[in-house]
Order: sequence, then structure tokens, then C-alpha cells
Amino acid sequence: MITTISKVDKRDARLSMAYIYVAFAALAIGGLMGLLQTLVRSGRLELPGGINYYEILTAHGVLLGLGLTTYFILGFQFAAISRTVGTLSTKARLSGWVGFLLMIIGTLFATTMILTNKATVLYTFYAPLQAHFLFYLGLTLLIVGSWVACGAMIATYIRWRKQNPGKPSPLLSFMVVTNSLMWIVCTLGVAGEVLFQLLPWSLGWVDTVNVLVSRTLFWYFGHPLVYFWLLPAYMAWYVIIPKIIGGRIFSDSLARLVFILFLLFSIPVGFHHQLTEPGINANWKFVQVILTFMVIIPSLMTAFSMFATFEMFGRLKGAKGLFGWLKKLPWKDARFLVPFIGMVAFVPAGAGGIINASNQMNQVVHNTIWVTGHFHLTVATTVVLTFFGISYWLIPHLTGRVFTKAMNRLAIFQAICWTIGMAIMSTSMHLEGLLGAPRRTAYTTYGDAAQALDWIPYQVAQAVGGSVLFLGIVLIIVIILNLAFFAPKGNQEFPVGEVAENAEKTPMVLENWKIWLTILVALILIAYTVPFADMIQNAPPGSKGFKLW
Ligand code: HAS
Ligand code: CU
Repeated sequence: MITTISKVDKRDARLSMAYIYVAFAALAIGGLMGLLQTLVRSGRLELPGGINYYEILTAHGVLLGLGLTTYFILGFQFAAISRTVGTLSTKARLSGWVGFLLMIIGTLFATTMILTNKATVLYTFYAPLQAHFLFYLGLTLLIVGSWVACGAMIATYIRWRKQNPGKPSPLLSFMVVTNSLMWIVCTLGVAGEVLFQLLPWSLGWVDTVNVLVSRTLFWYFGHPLVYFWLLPAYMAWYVIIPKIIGGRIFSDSLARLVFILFLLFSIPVGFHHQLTEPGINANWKFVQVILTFMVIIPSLMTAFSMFATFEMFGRLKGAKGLFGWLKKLPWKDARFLVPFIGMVAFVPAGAGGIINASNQMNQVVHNTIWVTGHFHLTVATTVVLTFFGISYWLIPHLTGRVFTKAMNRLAIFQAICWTIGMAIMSTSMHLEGLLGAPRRTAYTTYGDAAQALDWIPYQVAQAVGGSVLFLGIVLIIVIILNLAFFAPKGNQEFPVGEVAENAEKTPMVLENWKIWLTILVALILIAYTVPFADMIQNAPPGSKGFKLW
């Protein structure tokens, strides 16, 4: 399939850039909070002005986990849709802006409440911790805004399908639609939690909340959330990296199958975050652990596919031997190198995930800082480095500028800082977690308990890693500002890879949404109906709200 990329439509470019600006603003503020956290936990810093550790921890999680990711992904996905299935219609573009506006109002509500210490409930906003109702209202607007945006993308894809009956859609647009559908189905859970439980409770309309139901609805959303972050990175790995290195996509059908498997298995697995929680029958936890192991398969297929793409490309260039192809890859191009480091990081990151998902081992690591180490490798390294790599061609493409050699060098240095900082920080988090240190905790020596004193050196190491990472944040902001406002004018294409010549024809069944959405709903009902009914029928008395800060 050949996709020609015409010149960028300025109106579509402005829409994507609006999302991307907010993403990097969130990174700048959220990154600073991260630095402060590691310094506090090292025992070397006390926050001034009575600022609370948990307040900045909440700001860090919400701004980076929910803000940076969602805004960047929507901006990238709009660009991907507009470049592959055609310029947005006026209506779709308007929806893109309405979604953006709703999200901005929501983000302002939520951030204001966090920064005024009225919503210090962390990014998972677990009940019975109770935030100001404007925090929950803000989250609702954020979600509704993202639905409007995803709706505009799906509508643009449907327009293409109608104009091209019987043809498989461009791979990138198919991937965007899969991720958007997953997002809409999973956010129904968190929207239900916020609208029917947390909002009425924080407004005082009801006195108590069913804690187990609220957490279950959260994780019904919270796990697919992490794949909503990962899949745009996979889009870049499958479709864009082959073009950047000058190679071909290994298989269009395999890539589509991987995305369908993510759609099916991402959602009915939330219990792997609740394995230690009472009130859920062990058999149902077992069912969801099995489904969790199913969702590892598409990542293993992705690893296979990436190796295949690299090897195919290397051999074409005359590489010999088992690993000769490694020498042929364009190591000096930040648009390749930076996401590649993300891929390498995903090997230990994914292995850690498999440990987490294994019921017995979860008992060892759950609620320890090991888990924090896990998600700084997955989302904050694999995904974020890939997003940086995307930015290095996407922003110049959208702003009509070029990624200069000097910026390329700075980007490589930035990635080295990020890798070193994250390696130090995440490794010490994993090790400290194995020694039993809890996550989500400010500095304390637990009354000089011997075990707690053993943890402190790891926390100092985390502050060292965090400081190197903060340098990385400063550098990425410099690069992004350059690409958005100062780089020389030019023409950067949107790189879309082509499928290898001898590849098979893509079966249309992969694009039959009726089949996949039906299986998805069936899997969700199988995994959740009985335990969910149980949580409501046999609920203990609800809990009143707590403000522990
Ligand atoms: Fe996770 C907790 C299980 C993946 C994010 N995870 C979290 C939390 C976050 C998160 C944010 O089962 C904390 C939530 C909270 O606040 O409480 N996770 C998994 C499993 C996977 C997994 C099984 N997680 C992710 C990804 C995330 C993410 C991706 C973000 C983007 N996770 C868990 C569990 C918990 C958890 C439990 C709860 C823990 C607890 O008790 O609280 C799997 O999807 C991982 C599969 C991945 C692989 C790796 C494949 C490798 C590839 C790279 C190829 C490399 C190449 C280059 C080609 C099997 C694709 C290599 C070149 C060389 C030269 C080497
Ligand atoms: Cu999960």
C-alpha cells in the first residue's frame, strides 16, 4: 500500500499543535514536581511554604500520567488521521477544537484544585480519599473532551471507508481508530466512577461510597489506560521507524492483528491491580490474570516484528552474520535512536510487568516502590522516549520548519541524560521495592527502624537519577521550543512506511469492527459481571470521605 503525503493542511496542523503545546507544558511542570519528590524522599530537602509532599506527588502523576500523555496522543493521532485518510472536514476539525476546549477547562479545574491542596488524592484518586468536587468535574470534562476528539478521528476514518469500499484502510489510520475505540470503551468505567460515585459523594449528596466498586471501575479503565499510552508508540515503531531507517514494514496484517489483540485483551484485566484486595473471589482474579498473560502476546509479536524489520533492512544493505544488521542502522539519527532506546528499555520493563502480573510475586511487590520503578521504565522511558522521537519530525512537519543537525545532536545528548537518569532512578526503585519499601510515601525513617534505614541510600540514588532526568526535561523543552518557533523554515515530511514487497494481502476481516467489538463486549462481561454483582450485593457499609492531608 502506497500512501502519498501531500503538503500539510495548516488548519489541521494548528489543531495538532494546540494539543502538543499543552502536552509539553504539562511535562515541564510535572517534571519539576518529579525532581522535588526525589529530593524530598532523599531526606535532603524540605518543601517550603508548607507545601505537602503528597500534593506535588498528585500534581506529578496527574500532569504526566493523564496530561502529557493524553494531549500528546490526541495531537499525534489527529496528525496521523489527517495525513493518511485525508484532511479533516470542517465539522471534524471543529469537534477537535471543542474537545480541546473541554479538556483545557477540565485540566484547569483539576490542576487548580491540586495546586491549592484541595485534591491531594494522587493520580489514581482512590476513595475513600476525598477531593474537592471541582477536581472530579475537571476529570469528567477531560474525559468528555477526549471522546469528542476521538469521535472526530473515527468519523474521518468512516468517511474514507465509505469512499473506498472493500479496501483496507491505511495502516496508521486503522491503528488510530483501534486505540480510540479502546479509549472510549475503557473510559466508560472511570466516567461511571466519577459521575455516579465520586461527584455526588464529594458534593455531599450522598454520605458514603462503595470503595471496592470505585476501585474496580478505576482499574477497568486504569489498565487499558497504559496501553492507550503504549499503542501510539507502537504506531511509530510499526509504521514510522521503517520509513526513517529506509526499510519496509514487515507485515501489515501482523501489525493489525497485534492492535486487535490489544483492543480485545486490554480491558478485561483490571484485577491484576487488585490482586491483594479483599472482596474479590480468587477465581475471578485468576481469570483476569490469564487474560493479562494473553495481552503480553501482542507485545512479544511486536518485539518479533521489530527485529524482523531491522534484520530485513540490514540484510538488504549487505549485513552478514547473526547481528551484522545492527551495524547498518542509522544510529546518528535521533528520530531513530531515541525510540530505539525506548524499545530496549521495554525488554526489562515488560519482564517486570510479567512479574507484577504473577499472582504470587505480586504479593511481594504490590504497593512497594518496585511498581513505581516499573512504570518509570514503561511509560516514562519506552513511551516517552518514543514520543520525543516522534516530536523530532512531527513538530517540524506541522510548523513548516526543519530539525537541524545541531538539534539532532542535542536530542541525542538529551536521550543519553534520560537513559542514565532513568537507569539510576528506576533500578534503585526496583531494588528498594524488593527490600519492602512502600511507594507513595514521603521521607520517613519509621522511628529509625533498621530496615527503613537500609532504604535511604536507594532514595539518595533516586534523587541523583531524578536530577539527571531533570536536566533531560530542560533539554527537551529547549528542543521543542526550537522546533515550534525558532528552527529554520523548511519542509519535513510525515514519514509513513511501506509494506515489504513480498508481504501477503491484508485480510479484510481484521477491519470488521462488528466482530471485534462483539468479542470485546463478551470478554468484558465474562470477566466482570459476576464479581461486580458480588461487590454490590455483598457490599460492606460504604465509607465516608477522608482528607488525610
Ligand atoms: Fe504495568 C502496574 C503488569 C505493561 C504501566 N503498570 C503498572 C502501573 C503503571 C503501569 C502506570 O500485573 C502502576 C499503576 C498504579 O499506579 O498502581 N504491565 C503489566 C504487564 C505488562 C505491563 C503484564 N505497564 C505496562 C505498560 C505500561 C505500564 C506498557 C505503560 C505504558 N503493571 C502490571 C501489573 C501492575 C502494573 C500487574 C500492578 C502492580 C501492583 O501490584 O500494583 C505487559 O504489557 C508487558 C509486556 C511487554 C513485553 C516486552 C516486549 C518487548 C518489546 C521490545 C522489543 C525491543 C526491540 C529492540 C525490538 C513482554 C516489544 C531490542 C534490541 C536489543 C538490542 C535488545
Ligand atoms: Cu495493568
